[in-house]
Amino acid sequence: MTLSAPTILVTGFDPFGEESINPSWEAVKLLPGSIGAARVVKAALPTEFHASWTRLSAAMNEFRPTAVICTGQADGRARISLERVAINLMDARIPDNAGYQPRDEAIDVAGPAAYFSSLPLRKIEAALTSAGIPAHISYSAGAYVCNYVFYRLRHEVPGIPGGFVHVPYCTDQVLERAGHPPFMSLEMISEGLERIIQSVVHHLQESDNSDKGDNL
Ligand code: PCA
Repeated sequence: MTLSAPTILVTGFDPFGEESINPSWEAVKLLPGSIGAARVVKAALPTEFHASWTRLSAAMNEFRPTAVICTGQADGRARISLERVAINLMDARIPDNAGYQPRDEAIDVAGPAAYFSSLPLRKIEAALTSAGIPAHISYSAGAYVCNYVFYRLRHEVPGIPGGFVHVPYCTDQVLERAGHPPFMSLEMISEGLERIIQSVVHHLQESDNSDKGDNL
């Protein structure tokens, strides 16, 4: 396979709960259509357990991406969270945007308990940190729609490098909110996503050259 022009699919979610915007999709929208040699394609996913995967698989069929980076909002996080693990669990604190609220249910009763991200998380963490963008590797993507889409992605298309990134609230979301929740500007979140894409493309090119299977 030639990786001279990889296609990277980047997704964000629509607003859910009491929010009127979702910083993940707002930041994805700011991304350029190409980064270096890579074509960047985008999809907005509904914050709904079933429909999120239907939309993501439709986007994969349409774009045939080389790698997939899904993003979502995580309140309370002060850094860009590079999710390491997706668990086989749906346990929703609030209903999704279709009114569905699974509790203590498996995503796939026959599936394994968990999957790891296949994105080069250590390299991404280093790239973001050295660019002055706060980032960390996280060991919980929760048990809501983000974790669901991450699990389905790793379960259904294990051969495609894929993973999940949670982003903090953006500035507009905290202006009139009580308390002092952590936030990040949309510009910084989007720059972070751009650097994540660069790291993934670099990694794809390196693994293409060396043909190594070690992704982390
Ligand atoms: N965050 C939610 C779902 C959609 C989003 O942006 C989550 O963390 O599961």
